[in-house]
Amino acid sequence: MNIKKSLLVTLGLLLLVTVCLGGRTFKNLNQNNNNNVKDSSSFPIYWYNQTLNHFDAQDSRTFMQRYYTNDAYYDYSKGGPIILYINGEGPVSSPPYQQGDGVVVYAQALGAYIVTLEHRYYGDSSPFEDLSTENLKFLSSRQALNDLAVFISDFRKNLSLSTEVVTIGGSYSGALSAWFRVKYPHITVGSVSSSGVVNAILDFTAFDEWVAYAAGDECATAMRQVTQEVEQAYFGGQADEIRQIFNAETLVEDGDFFFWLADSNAEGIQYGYHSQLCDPLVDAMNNGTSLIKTYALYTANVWTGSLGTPAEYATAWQQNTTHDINNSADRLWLYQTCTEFGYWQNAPAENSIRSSIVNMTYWRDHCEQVFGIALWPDVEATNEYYGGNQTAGTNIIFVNSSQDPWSRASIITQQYPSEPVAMVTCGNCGHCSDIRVDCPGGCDTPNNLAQVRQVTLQAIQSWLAQ
Ligand SMILES: *[C@@H]1O[C@H](CO)[C@@H](O)[C@H](O)[C@H]1NC(C)=O
Ligand SMILES: *[C@@H]1O[C@H](CO)[C@@H](O)[C@H](O)[C@H]1NC(C)=O
Ligand SMILES: *[C@@H]1O[C@H](CO)[C@@H](O)[C@H](O)[C@H]1NC(C)=O
Ligand SMILES: *[C@@H]1O[C@H](CO)[C@@H](O)[C@H](O)[C@H]1NC(C)=O
Ligand SMILES: *[C@@H]1O[C@H](CO)[C@@H](O)[C@H](O)[C@H]1NC(C)=O
Ligand SMILES: *[C@@H]1O[C@H](CO)[C@@H](O)[C@H](O)[C@H]1NC(C)=O
Ligand SMILES: *[C@@H]1O[C@H](CO)[C@@H](O)[C@H](O)[C@H]1NC(C)=O
Ligand SMILES: CC(=O)N[C@H]1CO[C@H](CO)[C@@H](O)[C@@H]1O
Repeated sequence: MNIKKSLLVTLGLLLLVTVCLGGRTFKNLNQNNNNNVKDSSSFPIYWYNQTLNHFDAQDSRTFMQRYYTNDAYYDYSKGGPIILYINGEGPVSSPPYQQGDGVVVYAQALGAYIVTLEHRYYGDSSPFEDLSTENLKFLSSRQALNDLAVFISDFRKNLSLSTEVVTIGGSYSGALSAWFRVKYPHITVGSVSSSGVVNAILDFTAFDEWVAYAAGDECATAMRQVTQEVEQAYFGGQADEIRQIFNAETLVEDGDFFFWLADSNAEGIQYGYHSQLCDPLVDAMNNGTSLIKTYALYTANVWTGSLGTPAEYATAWQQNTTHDINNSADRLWLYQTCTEFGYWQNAPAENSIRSSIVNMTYWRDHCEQVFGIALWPDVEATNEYYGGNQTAGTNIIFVNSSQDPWSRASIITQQYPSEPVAMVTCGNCGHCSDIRVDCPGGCDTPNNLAQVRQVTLQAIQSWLAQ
């Protein structure tokens, strides 16, 4: 039975489409697009009665998991493949549907039926209203993959003309997409892993290094200078003033504040706002304008406008155990990183853009403070289980983007014969650019996005023909 849980939810949630992870949590990347063919609220919500714990036969509890479908490109008289669009660490309020969204581009070319399941715990798919640490123990990538397996098998039976399933996901869900192919190869014919962070890296200093590389020398120098000036003022007795300048009064812990400061510029690069971030900073550095003020304009207008709020970085915010459709993702994703993945975006020893406060000590304390117990991820176990950067399956295409620092946790050189790689190379080409609607700053030349999508489409077509 597809149970409509609540109409209020349909009305309440806005157009959050292709979701793709950020520095610490998901971002709703396509929400500002104007080419909507259909309003996201017009997609009905469906509910799937899901098993809470796939790994304990004595536990029969269930919860309701939200999903959406989009059959606009599917021909019921002919049938066609199913695209299972996998969601990651954030709420979902529609299937992919916008013109130009990579998933839609593929669905149109393939005549595919799109179905998308919200990840357990996120958005309105939480098994518990109380997100206390004890209740989070069923939040794991392994449970999530098993959710997908039972869901899509059931869903496929209902669509009698269709048999073949292709998974697509981006970022954490890009990793899930690859791992789903590895762990459940009998259910799909292949997988697109966009910016798939398959390698769980504990001390992820390469992230900051790639931010510097992708930013370019001048911009990286300007960002380092911002950090230094902020550190000087902050530790020179002006911490309150500095927090005020950045509307970050809630970040009372030094580590939270400096991680936010770092992530706000990293995300500018990561999500393709290179020009909006770098152009004014480099100008200001060259013409003697205050770098702190220039940076504060960027965080207020560009970053806060599209990517987040400083408040979400606060330990106190993440300690909040009340389930909230829109506001729990930070706590939940932190739990996943503290238990499975790490990806701690630490300051490198040399030439760091971020403050050296953002280090392993910060994350160790942060995991413990937020969850009340000393959680720490065994990333070696995670990589042994899935394969890390040797993730070995057939018919998986790993697509990355040239400016994306998360590409350092993905697979960018081909490892196995039937695991091709592709790289979207362009200016402002950030995380998951292949499955987004557009580069927010406009994809700059050289721009091979269309070509990479063609390569991806051909890969999918070859799997379907096998
Ligand atoms: C498939 O159809 C059955 C019977 O109508 C329904 O109970 C089930 O929820 C459907 N599964 C999915 C994934 O839609
Ligand atoms: C969630 O966020 C959306 C979009 O910002 C908003 O319209 C909705 O009211 C929020 N829902 C809840 C339950 O907070
Ligand atoms: C979900 O399935 C369980 C076990 O089959 C059943 O007891 C429960 O009533 C179902 N929940 C809903 C809301 O249908
Ligand atoms: C210096 O650069 C900043 C940032 O782009 C700009 O706002 C400002 O107008 C420039 N000042 C001068 C004197 O060129
Ligand atoms: C915790 O989150 C809930 C739901 O968003 C909110 O109503 C409540 O005010 C928050 N508690 C604190 C202490 O911030
Ligand atoms: C992290 O930075 C803090 C503050 O500077 C310092 O006390 C701590 O020793 C550092 N930890 C590591 C692992 O470098
Ligand atoms: C794979 O990851 C390991 C550990 O993170 C790293 O040492 C190694 O260089 C990586 N290999 C490739 C091919 O990226
Ligand atoms: C296919 C492709 O473009 N591969 C590139 C991936 O990125 C590395 C650098 O990080 C390049 O050396 C490869 O050519």
